[in-house]
Amino acid sequence: MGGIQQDAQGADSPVVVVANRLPVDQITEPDGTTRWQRSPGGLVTALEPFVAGRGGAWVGWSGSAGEAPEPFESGGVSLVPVPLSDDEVDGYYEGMSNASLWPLYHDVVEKPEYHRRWWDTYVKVNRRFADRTAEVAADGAIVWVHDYQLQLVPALLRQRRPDLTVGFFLHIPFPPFELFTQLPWRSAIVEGLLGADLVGFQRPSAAVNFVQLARRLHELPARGNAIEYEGRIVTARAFPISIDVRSFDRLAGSPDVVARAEEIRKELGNPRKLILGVDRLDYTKGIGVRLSAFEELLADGVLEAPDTVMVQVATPSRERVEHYVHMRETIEQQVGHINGVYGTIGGPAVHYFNQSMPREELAALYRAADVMLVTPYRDGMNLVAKEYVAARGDLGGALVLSEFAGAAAELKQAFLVNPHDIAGVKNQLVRALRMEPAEGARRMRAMRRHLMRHDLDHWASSFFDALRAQVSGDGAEGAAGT
Ligand code: ADQ
Repeated sequence: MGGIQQDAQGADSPVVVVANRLPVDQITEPDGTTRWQRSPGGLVTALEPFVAGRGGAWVGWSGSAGEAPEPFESGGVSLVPVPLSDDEVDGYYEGMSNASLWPLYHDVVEKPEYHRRWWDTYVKVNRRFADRTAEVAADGAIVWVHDYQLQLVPALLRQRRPDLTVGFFLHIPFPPFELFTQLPWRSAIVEGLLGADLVGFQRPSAAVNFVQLARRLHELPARGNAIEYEGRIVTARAFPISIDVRSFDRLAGSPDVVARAEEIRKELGNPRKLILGVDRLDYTKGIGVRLSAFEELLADGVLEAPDTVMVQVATPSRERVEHYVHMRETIEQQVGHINGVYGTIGGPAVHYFNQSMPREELAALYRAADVMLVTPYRDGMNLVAKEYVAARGDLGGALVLSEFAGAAAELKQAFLVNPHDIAGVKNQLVRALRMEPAEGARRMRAMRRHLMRHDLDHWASSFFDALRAQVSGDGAEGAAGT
């Protein structure tokens, strides 16, 4: 504890990560005491080499409303909590972030709601993040701000600390001009992002959308991916995120996980074919589409249960946001319906889990599945698709992947589908189920080769390298055509 106390006076962190959440969760022990545990997420692993051990800091919310804990140290990183009241969680997080920006940035799959009260809270909370960051960043420090909850932070930081180098990365898609301009506060968001030196996106098309907005909405001069703004160059570029491929590969190939994969198939009644879906329970993920495709194939007599079964794991998510409550009910009804019609005693056609699962269990499921169905309507990247490929060191299995997931730009040997076209999803699912093993191995090998070179470390280092190059003056030219 306490590594940060001196920061509060000395402002001495040379690298600062700013994200909505701190990379830790508070655990309550049976005796009522609490402790912090590192979150399982990959982001912290990727960024650790850049922030840990060198006085680096991570500014974020602890995940509970109320007073913030004192700054503390974890894994060599100084964690700097930002407090949020109940009202702020409601307006900034559940409201503006998850009921306005999230659906707007995902092609308005659900209708975004816009409320001035939510926006005011978003501004207030973004200011607080910027204030806290300005306090802990060393002179000339590099600051990396993450995601849609904090889009105003880059400009707010620049006002407070013009000496800083600021990078921003958006984990979700960035919509085209025609959609983005719905937002009543569109100019403020664009100006917020333009406070950064480098704005990173998952796909090149998102970077193009951003440059276009700067050009058309703010009439800023831009050449390629470089925007001129207030005497500076702001570069917009794609940095497709990845996973720790080698560690996932090792985990999935370990004797315990391989044995567990066999056991899972046995527990499911030894189906000839196993189809898998793994998602955060979110309306963007297209869980209903794949259930419908499976149901129609059962109805058509192309597939039969329990010869072929589906497992759908859906982690509970954002349960206080209305869209999510409704979609959970719809999915559960759909599963109930399929099992009512096509299930047998002790043999459901769809095994549905509304649970979070340990990584070992997920890896075993990936390893056990003949076909992985990833069918989002829109997704920044989709790490599940990459985890599946990383898990298949045996070169088995097949990936059916939405062309609207960022991952589709890289995993080209997947069976690509348009999730709005149910006939197309059915066709590709059947092709994937019937594919010859040699053909499957060829596809899997090619995707694995790509992933091994483009892992999480590659993502983080290329972003930091580009950010440093940008401010040292080497960046703008090189990035312009990317
Ligand atoms: P998410 O929308 O959360 O992320 P995704 O990229 O699919 O989505 O990552 C989900 C993660 O949660 C995966 O690592 C997966 O293993 C894990 N997970 C899913 N279901 C689980 C379960 N039941 N139990 C345990 N773990 C589970 C946002 C964007 C994405 C982008 C990421 C990273 O929406 O497009 O890929 O950020 O930038």
